[in-house]
Amino acid sequence: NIQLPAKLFSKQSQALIYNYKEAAVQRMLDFDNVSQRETPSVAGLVHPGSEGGFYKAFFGFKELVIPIYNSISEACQENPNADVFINFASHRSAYNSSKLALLEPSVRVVVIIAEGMPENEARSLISIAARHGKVIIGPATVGGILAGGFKIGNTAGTIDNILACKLYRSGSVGFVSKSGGLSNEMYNVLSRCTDGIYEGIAIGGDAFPGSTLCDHVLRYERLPEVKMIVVLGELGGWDEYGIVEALKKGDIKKPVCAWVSGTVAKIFPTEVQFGHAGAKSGSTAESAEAKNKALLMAGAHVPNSFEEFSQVISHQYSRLVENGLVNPVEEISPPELPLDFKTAVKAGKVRKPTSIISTICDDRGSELTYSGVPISKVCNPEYCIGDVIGLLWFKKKLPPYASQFIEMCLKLVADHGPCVSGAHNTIVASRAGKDLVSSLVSGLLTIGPRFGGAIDDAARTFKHAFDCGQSPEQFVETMKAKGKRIPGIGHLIKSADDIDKRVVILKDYSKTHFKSSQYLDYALEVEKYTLQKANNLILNVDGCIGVLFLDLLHSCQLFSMEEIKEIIDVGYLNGFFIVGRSIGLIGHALDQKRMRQPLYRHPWEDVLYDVEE
Ligand code: Q5B
Repeated sequence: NIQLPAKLFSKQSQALIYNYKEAAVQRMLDFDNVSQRETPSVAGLVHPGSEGGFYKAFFGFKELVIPIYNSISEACQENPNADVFINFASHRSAYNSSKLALLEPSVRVVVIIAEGMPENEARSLISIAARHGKVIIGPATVGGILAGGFKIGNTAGTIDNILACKLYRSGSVGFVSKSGGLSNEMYNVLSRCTDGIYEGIAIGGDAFPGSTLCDHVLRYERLPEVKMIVVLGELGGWDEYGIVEALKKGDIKKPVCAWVSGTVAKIFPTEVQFGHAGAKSGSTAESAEAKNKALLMAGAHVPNSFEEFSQVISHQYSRLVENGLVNPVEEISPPELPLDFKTAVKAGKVRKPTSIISTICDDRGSELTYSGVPISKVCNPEYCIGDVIGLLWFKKKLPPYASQFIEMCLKLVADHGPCVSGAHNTIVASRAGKDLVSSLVSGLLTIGPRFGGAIDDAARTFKHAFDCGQSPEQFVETMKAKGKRIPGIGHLIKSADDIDKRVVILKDYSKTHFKSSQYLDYALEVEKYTLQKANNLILNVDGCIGVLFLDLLHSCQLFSMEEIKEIIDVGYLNGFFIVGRSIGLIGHALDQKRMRQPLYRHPWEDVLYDVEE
């Protein structure tokens, strides 16, 4: 038997955490705060296979960054003061990582959280630890706690529990148990029956724990701060007999209150395996009754049942106080721990103005909704892309003819060959090796008042002229007098002689489906007038979409006059060209890549160099 060092932890102890356990790290740091530690108890995280970096966590009200290492050796080299290694690896990999940690000179204590570690691996680690003078807590442990000093991982649960059990300051009891869950319960009991714990360790429920109940009891015997020892054993195994022997030999002089749980096992006709791997009564001597009796005979204070345990502890503690062996600690108020924002919101304790208002889409529930319509419904055939635009842009379920009209616009403007400004830019960008988004955006950036982006201005200008009662002639001449081109009029290649089929399709559709065509009729009168000036001054595709949308908005009876004004003022309609043409621009970008086209350079002969010789 190798004697463990009496002092395992102090208020300066720091740990390395193996694997990324955000909640456990934050709980340790929250404990640090209520314990008024000056340094955080977590020095670094080891996340094998990661690129390193930093993890951000709260230390009281402030945030701090904790370095992340991708190997144990690097973490140890960088943090020679961190002598506790808390291993959150699963049972599959906990052996290798624990072994590496045990071999690091700076590591003194290795805590193995994993349940289900094979017994041969646990025994191998125990022998490595013994050879190198290291301490193992676990496997299958929640860890332990030095009250007001250092907490391992999730020991003692939430901060509320830590405050309720007064674990933020030191008491006089050395406590050791097998079970982590029951140790929580005992922290509560001890905070009521005594001045609280000095230290508590859960050794874990496996048959081969890295350190035993007796190891820790003997440590507590040597720690002057510990005035009495409380042990919570369980049926199965021989660990408690180590304490019995030590009591008999007089190695333990401090009062020991002990209870071995599992007395219920006797009512079962056959052997019962309780929650822990080691918690089964193989022989009579391993039963809870036998161990409780042996402890009692050796001089421990053992109750008749777990329910009486608190009275026995309370009685022993009172005797220590009466004999002047314990000066009950002076109660302190721990610093207040700020509530995490999410917790506070959930509890309805804070309010905060939001930074963004969003009225079109909700992704918070179990199903995404577009303007309140669940996505499963949007995916039904009765919803086309025009309906999706209706919901997300206009926040309305548009009538089918209107949605079909939008979809028709998208189809008609999807592409107009490689020579237009947008496609040209996209092609050049794609051939310059730019990625898809960059090539697309390069083309989209040409959409504006001259190319494709005249729809909103056309709608605004024609609406204003028509609503003011201007005749087509007056309208054209007024614009000319201002030196302005009429948005939606004119085309570089289409003319009265080479009509734009897209415009014909749009006009035909509106004649069949729209209830009113006052703006289109007006625009066609304007076109008649401009065609007298030049035969390419046609109502172009932008202009046609603009005026037809005015007719749609005014006749579908879904929009008030204010809403129509807002749609036109804000400028929704260029969006049809942007969405539609994106389809073609993406096609051009991919086309160039598919054909492995080289970097484009414009030919000299296509540039007039008008420079001085
Ligand atoms: N004049 C489109 O000009 C173009 C006039 C006008 C009154 C006008 C021009 C224009 C308004 C913007 C617009 C959308 C630049 C077009 C599109 C998508 C596309 C593209 C594609 C696709 C063509 C000659 C004479 C001058 C001018 C007068 C010209 N436009 N007067 N109102 N609007 N339109 N854009 O042919 O007296 O000699 O001084 O800016 O609606 O982008 O396929 O390519 O799908 O990708 O170069 O269809 O019309 O005309 O500059 O030689 O002018 O006509 O004042 O008169 P042009 P210019 P004057 S659809």
